[in-house]
Amino acid sequence: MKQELSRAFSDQINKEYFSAFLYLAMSNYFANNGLKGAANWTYVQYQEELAHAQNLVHYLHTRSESVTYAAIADPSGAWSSPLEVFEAVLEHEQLITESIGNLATLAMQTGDHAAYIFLQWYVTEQVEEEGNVNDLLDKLKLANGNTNALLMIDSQLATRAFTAPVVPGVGANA
Ligand code: OFO
Repeated sequence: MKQELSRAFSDQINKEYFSAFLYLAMSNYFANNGLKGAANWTYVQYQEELAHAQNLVHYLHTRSESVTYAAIADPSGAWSSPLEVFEAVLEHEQLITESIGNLATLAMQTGDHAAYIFLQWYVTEQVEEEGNVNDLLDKLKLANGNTNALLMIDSQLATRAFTAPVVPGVGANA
């Protein structure tokens, strides 16, 4: 793998770990504000982000590349409502979508077909990530601050369970 691409993979890994940390901070916010379902949903998303990072790490190892880890920034936000949290989620995921897109473009430009194919899973995953958050935002906007509606949404969010993502090109020991 070209050094430039390997470095960009490492940057993406650090971004995925930041994503994990951000969702953990959001889960903490919801747990402290009586919304256990939303706390669960964001905690499951934290687990997903860890898997996103770890699958990228494993891929680099498979390619005999090493990862350069960076310090993770403080993820705390000054959120004052569930709507604000999920608006921040959408904004963040849009940045990640752009970042994954840039990484895939770089893989293509450096002629790394294998890395380009591997990254397609992440490209598709980002469509799902943004779609899920957009659905949630629509519901929260419909609820318009109504407590009963908010609690109903919260009970739906309580049902989300973590399933380890299966990323083609990454072995079972990832
Ligand atoms: Fe890893 O997809 Fe969200 O950030």
